Amino acid sequence: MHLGTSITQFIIEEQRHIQGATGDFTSLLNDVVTACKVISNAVSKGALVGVMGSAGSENIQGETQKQLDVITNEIMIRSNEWAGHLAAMASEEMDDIYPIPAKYPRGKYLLVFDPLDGSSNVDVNISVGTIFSILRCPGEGDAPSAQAFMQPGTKQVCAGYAIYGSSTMLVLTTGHGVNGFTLDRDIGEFILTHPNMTIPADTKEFAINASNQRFWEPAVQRYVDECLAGKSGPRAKDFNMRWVASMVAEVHRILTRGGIFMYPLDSKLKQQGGKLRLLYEANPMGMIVEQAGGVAWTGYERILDIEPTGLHQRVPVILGSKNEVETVVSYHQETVGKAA
Ligand code: P6P
Repeated sequence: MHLGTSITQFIIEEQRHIQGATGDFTSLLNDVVTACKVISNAVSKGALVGVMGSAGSENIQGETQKQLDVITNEIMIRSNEWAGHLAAMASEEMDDIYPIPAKYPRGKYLLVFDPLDGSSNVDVNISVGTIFSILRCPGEGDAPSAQAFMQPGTKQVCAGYAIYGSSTMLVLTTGHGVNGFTLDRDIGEFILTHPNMTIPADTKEFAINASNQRFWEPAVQRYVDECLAGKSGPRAKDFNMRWVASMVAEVHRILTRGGIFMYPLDSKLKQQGGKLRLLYEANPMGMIVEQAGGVAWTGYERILDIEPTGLHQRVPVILGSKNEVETVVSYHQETVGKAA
């Protein structure tokens, strides 16, 4: 029986292309993969094990934490702190960085993650996911600080997400394209099912939270109006709209069949800089999208070029099919210098 390529085999074979690889990265990635399997198991049991609903606490973003936010954060920490590959971790669910405890050896990588993206959907059984990004730790051996994480997205050595949907999948890039793996629960292993995922340059599907329409900047207003005008409008084609309120699900759809996802800056978000977080949402998803032939901008600049200023910094996000994102960006650039 043909077992297919497991993610373990895939990662080890990838490692062979990396000059001087010590196996550190491969082992780290396998620990992250294990954490995603444990999270998939916790999420899939849902109400059966009483983990739904609020944890009765708030994270630094001022968002009410779901019990599963806290549980999945714990799973990521416990699965990755002991092996000696990391200097520190950072998470949407933790105010500050998590330096590796002194009882464990300290390694040369940093792991930053959103342990359960879209968790507001978990009680209503809509797909959620784990987003992760791996950076090299500068100043190896020094006690890491939040400053060590302040690296642009172009410095990521790996980006990936797990999506806990009708099937559990893990999508990964180490800078050589994007590959998707499906969890075979019978053997407890992710199997390569979507090699070399690429995003079509054109699309007829856009994703935006239309309830924010009255706050949008003119460029976004113009773009969406043109999509809604359909065949008889300037785009001369009809569009479809999606909004799942789970970035992982939106990005996975775009990787699978194309599309554009927008959480743009708007007058309601101007103060905080945007809705989505740079380090553990925009950057990893931006790397994955670019590696799949797509584009990821804020509307004004390439997301991966942004020099971070804080662990929980927020940015606008417009990503997906190249030609469509470039259209939205061109509309933003036409408004630069004009009064809003
Ligand atoms: P809204 C989930 O909380 C998230 O961070 C992304 O996964 C998702 O795209 C967005 O926020 C949804 O935001 O305002 O539609 O609830």
